[in-house]
Formats: sequence, C-alpha cells, structure tokens
Amino acid sequence: MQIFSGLPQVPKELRPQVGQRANQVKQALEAALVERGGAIRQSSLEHVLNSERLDVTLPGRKPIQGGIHPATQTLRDLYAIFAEMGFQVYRTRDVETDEYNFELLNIPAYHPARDMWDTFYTTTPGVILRTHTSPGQIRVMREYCPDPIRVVLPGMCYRYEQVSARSEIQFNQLELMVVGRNITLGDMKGTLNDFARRMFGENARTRLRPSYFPFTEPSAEMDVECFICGGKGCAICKGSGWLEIMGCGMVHPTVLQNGGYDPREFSGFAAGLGPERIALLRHRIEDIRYFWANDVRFLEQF
Ligand code: FA5
Repeated sequence: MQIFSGLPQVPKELRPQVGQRANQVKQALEAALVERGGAIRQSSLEHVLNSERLDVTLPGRKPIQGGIHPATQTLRDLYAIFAEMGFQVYRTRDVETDEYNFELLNIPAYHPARDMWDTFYTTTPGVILRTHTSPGQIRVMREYCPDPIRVVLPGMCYRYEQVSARSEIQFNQLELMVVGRNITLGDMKGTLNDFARRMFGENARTRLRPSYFPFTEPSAEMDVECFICGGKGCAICKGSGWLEIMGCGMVHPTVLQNGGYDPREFSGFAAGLGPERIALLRHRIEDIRYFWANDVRFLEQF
C-alpha cells in the first residue's frame, strides 16, 4: 500500500510498470492468505472431527422418569371413589380468613375449641393459613345455595404443630359435604361405610365413636378395623384393633344458616379425612415426615 501511495513520486515513464508490478504482488499476497486460511480451517475441522467423533453405536442414556407423589396418588384414588358415588371436586383457597376458618364454622374468637387448631397467622390481621378444609363448606354453600350439594374439598392445610411421625405442619385433607332435604345420620353412615369398603376392601368393618366438632352436631370419629392385623391388635393400631380415619357429623344448623340454607328445611353431613395418614397405613410407611422431605429414594418407591 505504501508503494501505491508513493506512485506520484515515481518518474512518469516508470509509473505503469511499477503500478502493474505492485498490483501483481498484492494479488499474489491476497491469494496466498486465502489459501493458507482455508488450509488452517480445514485442518482444525479435521482435528475436531477426529477427536470428537460421535459413536452412534453407544447405548443411549435412559431419561429419568418422574412419578406421581404418594399423597397425590391417594388423593386421586379418593376422588375416583367419591366420583363413583356422585361427588364433585370443589377447590378452595389455602389462604383463608379467620371469619371463614373459624367464625362462620361456629367457632367464635376466644372459644376454647380454637385450641384444637394451632394456627399460622399472617402479618395481615384476620388472614391465616387454613387449618382444615372445612372453611370450604361455607364457600361451596354460598356458591350453590339453595341447590343440593354433594362435593369433596381437597387441599393443603397448615398447623403450627409439634412435628412427629404422625403429624406434620402441612398436610392434605379431603372434606366431604352433602346438603339437601331429608339428609340423615343414616345417609352419612351409609356413605362413609360404602367409602370404607371401596377404599379398604369388601370386608372392611367400621365404627362411629361420639366426638366433638363445633361445626357438626352430633359429631363422630370414624374408625376402620385395622386391616394390618385384622382387628387382633398390633403396633400400627396400638393394640386397639381399630384405626381412626376421619372426623364427621351432621352439619350444625348455625353453619347451614351461615351458608345461606334454612336449617328447618335443609340438613346435611360433612366429614374430613387425612390422605397422608391413609397413605401411611396403605403403604406401611412409618413416618409422615418422608412425604415432604423431597428424598427421591423415598419418592421413587411409589
Ligand atoms: C378437622 O380438621 C375437621 N375439620 C374434620 C371434620 C370435617 C369434622 C367435617 C367434621 C366435619 P381433625 O383436626 O381431626 O379434624 O383433622 C382431620 C384429619 O386431618 C385427621 O384425622 C388427620 O387425618 C388429618 N390431620 C390432622 N392434623 C394432622 C397433621 N398435623 N398431620 C397430618 N395429618 C393431620
């Protein structure tokens, strides 16, 4: 390029010759550069092809397949059983108000029954994490009143509990609610017995024990005969021969009224059970803490 820019100083008669020669040199250099560059690229490509050769005969890597969580599996089995009996799934919120979780369920502030549910309060006054799925009773009644209701309400509940082999601070519940005309305790017993047979086998025996919940009257706990020892008594049933599976009862008139139903015309029953506790029994898992510990060695067994 210096020769090109110095051309004006070259005597006029030599300029064409010098210019021509300079052009020849320039073209020769450019051609050499292109050739060498191509050779370098070719040799590096050959190097890569040789060193990173793909061996298509190697066996492939098996993709890791996820599975359904055992708590979700149990919930789905429960939905299927109740669907056969005409129940629909109705979902409600995890974050609730004190009003729905307690007040409208006939548990006023300072009522001693509040001690049954150790509650997580948020920094927003009156807003809590639901301690049970029962507040969904009020929501479903207010949505469907005055139609008859037959639903299951699933979901996560939260309690400020001492964590142990049987109790977690978060766990699922499945709530049952039936409201209509002439619904009796006999309907409740028949439905729950039928459920127990579908869940635990044709010969499953059950019993109702009187209990107390502020939102049902009368209230009961339902036990199923221990299917591990057949009622003889073992470590799982703590020697009693029975396993507690749910709380239940006839919907309290005040709760019906809070849902918009006239208790002189309508009646109903409700129940609440714990899918993880049922999964513990079905799979003989000795500790509820495995469910949310996220240890794949536990989860991949289901
Ligand atoms: C209740 O929560 C009532 N709402 C149930 C009910 C509904 C009664 C409708 C009447 C009518 P309880 O606190 O017993 O009741 O809980 C119900 C079920 O939730 C228990 O039987 C158990 O299976 C499960 N459960 C309760 N606490 C825990 C916990 N900390 N960890 C795992 N499961 C739990």
